[in-house]
Amino acid sequence: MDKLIITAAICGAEVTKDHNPAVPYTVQEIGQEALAAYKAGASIIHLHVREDDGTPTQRIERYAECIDEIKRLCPYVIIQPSTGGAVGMSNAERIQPVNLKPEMATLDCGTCNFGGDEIFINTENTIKEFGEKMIALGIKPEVEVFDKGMIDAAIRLNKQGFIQSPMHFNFVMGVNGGISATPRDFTFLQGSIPVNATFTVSGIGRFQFPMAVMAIISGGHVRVGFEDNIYLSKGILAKSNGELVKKVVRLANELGREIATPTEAREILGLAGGQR
Ligand code: KMH
Ligand code: ZN
Repeated sequence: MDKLIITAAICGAEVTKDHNPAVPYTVQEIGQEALAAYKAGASIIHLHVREDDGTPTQRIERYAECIDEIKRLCPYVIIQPSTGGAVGMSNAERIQPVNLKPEMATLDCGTCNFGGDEIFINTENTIKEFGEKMIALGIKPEVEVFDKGMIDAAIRLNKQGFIQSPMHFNFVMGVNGGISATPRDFTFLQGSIPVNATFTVSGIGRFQFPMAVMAIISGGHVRVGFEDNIYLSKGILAKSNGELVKKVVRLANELGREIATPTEAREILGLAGGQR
């Protein structure tokens, strides 16, 4: 089994300091949260950024500032900007950070309800446009799937040349409007991706750690962080993303799975960054 790649989704676009005061907004806070996650064992930072008042933004200048700060504090970590942004953003807003040529970026492969009245819109043409742009810029997409049909869409677009092989998936499980976070559905998703594909799992809310264990024992990789869950355990807010990553490391240690360094993660994912 490959070593375990841990991704830290340190801030997201929806969670706020009202939910957990440790959610980072400023460039400095984002840098410190990335550092805490990296020191704890994360090799990838899934990055959304905010204005100082917490408003989610896809502004390229803000991404550049945050990426510079993260690279200053943890130069080896893999930075994976979001192209999902926040619900309601236009495609032109969302795609901006890829122009900074990060090693990876997310590619959301379908539309779904996103709780309440919100709809996270990713039409087939959007996926094609974003996929083509990532190929042109040499960026490895993390294919975000919120339901099983999104895997089928990604496989179709891979055959059409809009996403390159081997694909790397993120199973986002437990969003209200997406697939549920159950062992049965986990097995369904895992069995639906191409044999040469890799995958990580993001369990939402209280499903974060149960889904992490499913991934650890079955050869997948794990994403944790405030974007998906703000609690260390029932009723206990995590003080930093580092605490969430440390918990995954403890679980992996108990279950006999070693943790990948960023260099090892690059090898597993076939990133061109090589030894960086
Ligand atoms: N904020 C969500 C609507 C991504 O990063 O690509 C979408 C999201 C996915 O977070
Ligand atoms: Zn995200």
